[in-house]
Amino acid sequence: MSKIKRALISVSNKEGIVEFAKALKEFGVEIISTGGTGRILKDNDIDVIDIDQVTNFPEMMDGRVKTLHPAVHGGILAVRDDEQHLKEIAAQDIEPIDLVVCNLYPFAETIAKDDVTLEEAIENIDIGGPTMIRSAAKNSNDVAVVVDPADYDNLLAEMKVGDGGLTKTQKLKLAYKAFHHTAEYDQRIQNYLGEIVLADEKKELPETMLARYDKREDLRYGENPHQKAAFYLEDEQNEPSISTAEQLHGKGMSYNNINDTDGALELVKEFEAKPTAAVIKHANPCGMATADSLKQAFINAHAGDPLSAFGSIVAANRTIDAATAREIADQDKFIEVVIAPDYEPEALEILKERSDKMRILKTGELSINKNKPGYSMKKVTGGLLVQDRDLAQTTAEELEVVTEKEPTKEQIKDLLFSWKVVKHVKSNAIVMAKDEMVVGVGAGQMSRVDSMIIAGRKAEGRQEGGVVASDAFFPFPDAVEKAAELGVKAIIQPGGSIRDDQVIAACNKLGIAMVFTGKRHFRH
Ligand code: 93A
Repeated sequence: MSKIKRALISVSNKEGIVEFAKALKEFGVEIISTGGTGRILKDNDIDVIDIDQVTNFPEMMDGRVKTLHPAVHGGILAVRDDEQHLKEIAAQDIEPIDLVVCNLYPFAETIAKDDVTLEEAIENIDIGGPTMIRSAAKNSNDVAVVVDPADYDNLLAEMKVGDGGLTKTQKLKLAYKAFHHTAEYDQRIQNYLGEIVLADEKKELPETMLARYDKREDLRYGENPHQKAAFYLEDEQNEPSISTAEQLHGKGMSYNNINDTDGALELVKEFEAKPTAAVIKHANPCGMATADSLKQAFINAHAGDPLSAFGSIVAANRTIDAATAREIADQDKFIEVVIAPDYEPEALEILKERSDKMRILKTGELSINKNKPGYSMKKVTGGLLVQDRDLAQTTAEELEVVTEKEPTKEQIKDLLFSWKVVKHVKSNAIVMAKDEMVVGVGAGQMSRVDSMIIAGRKAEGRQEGGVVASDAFFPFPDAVEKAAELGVKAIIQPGGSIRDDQVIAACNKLGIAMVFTGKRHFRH
């Protein structure tokens, strides 16, 4: 364990830096610092070497270029037991730097201001800081990096034990924290710019919307019997949907049937690889499963919440065969609508025999690739809200593991499964799943923790060892703590809360793996 001899301090958040630097001096550490940091240290009678003495270059362009120099990065990145490295830096008069103390331009605080301009936000994107942090973290065998003032005391205590040095394990832990810090920093920048870019795209929405709809049929009534209602179709139909489906049997579709069946069909359209069935009530899934056979998928979907499945809508992503039809037609079940790409002749007979009333709809072949970009609309009093359809997909490669625990392969499968389902649940939405079967759903609650509690109640213990999907970030760790109490082992969520740190810390404490998707799926 070698001693820390030279430190580079460059901090925006100057909290605790004077005391820390003084303590480093007591260990005999030489301190290099950038402009503002140096001024504070010198004002407090701490000897520092200015960065331009190290780089032989002035800080340029209002500080945009101050530490971005080989004299700095050579000193940080040189591998100390690599003779060639040492020779190369010596030839350039570069001295090794053993400790980097750095925290970044306050980007989050800047964009939180009401009147922030894009220029101001961009000026607060730190480039040199993350570069130093990443250099030091990469070379954690030899260099320590501190990004959080809360870690100063602990680091000094460790140096004391280590006679002025730190162990490789201690340095690796700091490196982990450093990469977490820079990743989160970049994520914030991406989100901020993303919002601006999306706002620009919004301007491309068409000038007029309603002219594109023609009445297909009057409905008996609307959501309630005292409301008149009709079903209007877009003049251009280019994907299999509730609007193109052919009704083969049963009573006329009601307003609520159409709305719920749309929800059921759009949900199973998310799944292509395996036979999938969904059971929907009041436009929310109460059961959903994929399996090797459609029959098994339906059995698992219905078993998700048999109580709520009474009077439900069933959607399937494969042709319904006789074995599946027999399960759907079971006398103990009451299903209002079945929708599927097609029916084997025997299956259709079984379903028709079950009841004159059960509505049977056929869509033709489904595929995610057939989903066309378009708009979703919501009527408000005196106006119409229009937005792009939420067609966002998430792949395993896009998931960012944020906890010490990594999800297992099986968990990743369930995480992606539940993430597709949660997109179709009204917010605040929580989906609990295990073995590609939904075991509990919490929908439409005003607080996320309530959705978690409801999902847990529905799951009745089946969530143990399973996963949870949350349609938006956790504002507090409470819902995560609830999930842990219920035996959940992995969680998928967008991330992006100012309390993400607390949420991740709760997961680490409770042994839960958590992944971020970077995008949310609100649905109201
Ligand atoms: O403008 S930068 O992206 N270019 C740099 O070369 C650079 N080096 C350090 N920002 C840079 N820094 C940042 O300056 C650090 O991350 C720290 O947040 C800040 C400290 O500046 P000062 O010591 O002048 O207050």
